[in-house]
Amino acid sequence: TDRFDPAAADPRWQKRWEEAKSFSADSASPKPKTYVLEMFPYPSGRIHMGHVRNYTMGDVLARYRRMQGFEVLHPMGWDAFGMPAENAAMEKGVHPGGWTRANIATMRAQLKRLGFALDWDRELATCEPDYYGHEQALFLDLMGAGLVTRKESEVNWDPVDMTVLANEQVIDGKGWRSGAPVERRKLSQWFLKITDFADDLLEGLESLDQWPDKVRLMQENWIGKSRGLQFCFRFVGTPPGGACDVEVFTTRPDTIFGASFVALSPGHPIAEALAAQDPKVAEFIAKCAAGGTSEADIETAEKLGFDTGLEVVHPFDPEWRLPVWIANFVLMEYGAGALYGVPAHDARDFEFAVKYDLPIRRVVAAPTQDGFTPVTEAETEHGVAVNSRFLDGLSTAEAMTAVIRRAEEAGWGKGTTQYRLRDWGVSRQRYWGTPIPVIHCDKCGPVGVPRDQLPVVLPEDVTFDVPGNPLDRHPTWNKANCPKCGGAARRETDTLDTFVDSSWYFLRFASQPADKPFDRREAEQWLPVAQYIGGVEHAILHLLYARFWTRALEHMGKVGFAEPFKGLFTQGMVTHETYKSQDGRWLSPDEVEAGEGGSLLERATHSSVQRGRVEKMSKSKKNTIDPEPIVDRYGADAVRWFMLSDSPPERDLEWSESGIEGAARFTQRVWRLVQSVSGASGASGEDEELDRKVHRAVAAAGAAIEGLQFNKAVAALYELTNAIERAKPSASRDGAIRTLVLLAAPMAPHLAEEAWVALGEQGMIADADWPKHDPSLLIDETVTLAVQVNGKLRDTIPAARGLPREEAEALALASPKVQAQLGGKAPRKVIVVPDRLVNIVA
Ligand code: ANZ
Ligand code: ZN
Repeated sequence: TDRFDPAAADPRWQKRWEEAKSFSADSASPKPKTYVLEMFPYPSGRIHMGHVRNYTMGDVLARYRRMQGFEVLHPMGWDAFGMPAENAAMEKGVHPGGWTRANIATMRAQLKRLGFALDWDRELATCEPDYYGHEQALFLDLMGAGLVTRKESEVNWDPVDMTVLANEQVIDGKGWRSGAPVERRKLSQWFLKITDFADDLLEGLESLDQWPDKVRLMQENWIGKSRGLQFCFRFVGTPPGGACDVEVFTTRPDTIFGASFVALSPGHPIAEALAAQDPKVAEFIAKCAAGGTSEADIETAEKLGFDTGLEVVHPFDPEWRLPVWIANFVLMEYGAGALYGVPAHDARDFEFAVKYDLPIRRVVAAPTQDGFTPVTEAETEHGVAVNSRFLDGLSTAEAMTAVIRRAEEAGWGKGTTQYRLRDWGVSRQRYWGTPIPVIHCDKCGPVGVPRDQLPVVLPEDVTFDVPGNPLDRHPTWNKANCPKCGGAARRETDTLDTFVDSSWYFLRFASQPADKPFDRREAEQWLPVAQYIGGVEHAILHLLYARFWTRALEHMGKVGFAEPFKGLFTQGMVTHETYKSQDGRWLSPDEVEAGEGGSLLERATHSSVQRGRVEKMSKSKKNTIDPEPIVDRYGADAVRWFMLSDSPPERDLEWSESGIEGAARFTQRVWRLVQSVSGASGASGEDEELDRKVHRAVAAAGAAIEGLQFNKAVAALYELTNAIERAKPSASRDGAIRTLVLLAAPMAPHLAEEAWVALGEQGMIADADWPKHDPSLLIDETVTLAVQVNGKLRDTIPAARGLPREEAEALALASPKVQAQLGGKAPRKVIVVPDRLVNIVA
């Protein structure tokens, strides 16, 4: 046929690969093994372009590694628990399980149409008991290792719906359904002790040299190690509760002479003791509880303070007194739950001091400033101490050391390290998640579910007609007997954060025994993951939790490595223009048509349309392109090719009609070349120039895929295609076409299989080897040697690049022009600069 027909070819080859189990990974294979993994999708409904881009990149690498002779593990599964399924249940009355499984079926079929080289036998969904049951076993392991704790922690409480809300359900401080202002409430919850590994997780980052620096930096900041001083202020008199002093943590001890107040967290024991005596304090603390619990909510909340009337003494001056406030921006869980405020050099303290009219005193000066320069905004940069008595003139670093030394000598404080990282709260008051395998007994406290009773399976018969967690109101499921004393007890109704599900799925992909989460020996055949690919939105939490989980397993002797992902690549987003109607509605690309003179019109109303910015495809801006109709129209290979071709993979890729059309045209160009094979019976070597280009394309495409620079691999193929199109029929040209097909195989696999047959090759190209290149043929160019006699240019001679010195010298001396200059005499000296110059001293 004269055209490549993806509609026929795609399903045919997908079926052949499936029947032949071409991409099943054999743990017992003697070949070297490699593990290529893309972040598994949340089954939201349909595959989107971001998935297509992500999985195409992983697929190219996986197929390339196979061609190189690796046994490749390239699996796919579903991150299937989470809120959207419950929202769908509440809004549409469908069961979260039914909704999720239907989405998985749809998306699986969509992925299969793209021809990814996946081992579908290893498919898993985290919402099935044969996955989450093993997760419950791992949770019990962590409990046994002392890595699980239970403590009070704040949740978002919707006072109208009377339910706990996830952070995503708090919108501008209000409940997403009720619209009521959200309150913070304390609840006993489960935590994983990730802080035990804070330093390890930080140090481990240094070994991750195949991770983007930016991601390592984000993790570092999240762990947030800060060194500082922990010390006590003495109270003037004895405050209620009998505390004699208040402990604070500071990272800027050099600013101690700029302190103008001490602030306690509303949850601080001294604040609580005051509240017990004074209703005004209690009222203030209640007011501080308004608003969501997320960091952003706390950060942006208006600063609130309450002057307790108490005073403390400055550590360096017994006459100097500082007022003690309660302030909403002081977190109970960080440092000592109290701080001293330095308005001149801290933004929050500045805002607070302005609002409550507290002194603002400069104690750090930049080179252009002195102690008298007025402070108009918080200056957080380091500088030189001023207005600071014995510290004056010291640099910030010197002053910090000096204060810490004095505090330690005098015994009122000590240098310490704090981490921003908090323990990982894994309790969710939701239905659609892994049940936490614990039973609460009034006598024995919380007790782990015995292992022979795992999995603790979610009940199917639940209702979503009222807000809250259906597990709480289930008539029977939450009743259990205490595994210790046998008495009547309650089943834990919290489920695990879905980040737990994604913290170990890569191990389950590698090894899937029925009776345990994974088999260590088999898992270690594959792990650590050689190349992990996903969105940068997971740069912090998912990766940090997976790293923690792997370390915890190592700590418990269950795996022999600490880092799960050796290589990490974060791909850019797929973007598209946005469109807005005259009355400000977002319009989808389908709703827009071309008007006159490059203008745009709304299809339905024919009124003009405003072109908006190019943005990440998102439902809210309606600028998404559904991949499925595109695959229908252009075929899988054109879509894959376009995903790889236009931008470097770490950058954003703008979807365009012309781009996908160009990709489709390229598949036809390759196909035409395949049809044009002459069957010439000459030897290769007939067209040396083309042979060289082939070898260079092999080297370039391989290096590019290896370095995940897919757009460069695509460029190398374009170049080779152009060269072949220009070449005359010859055996060299036939060989070049065969190689082109092999090089295209990882990127356009259906086309490549079809072409392989057309070329008369045996077997599938999926099982073929990546072509070898001859390094000597990579060096093609001839260089021009400048030949000088006594420093004067006398001749230029073409020569092969890399010519050895002696040969260059011989070549130069053979030149008639040089001979004429030398007049028959031997040269005194010859200087050769390889590939550039031969200078002859006569
Ligand atoms: C005095 C000071 C002066 C501070 C100054 C900063 C700048 P990082 O760097 O993130 O570790 N702080 C201490 N405990 C706190 C708490 N429980 N809640 C909120 N803030 C708290 O932050 C450490 C700084 O955050 C500490 O250093 C303290 O303010 C504040 F020019 O002390 B600083
Ligand atoms: Zn009991």
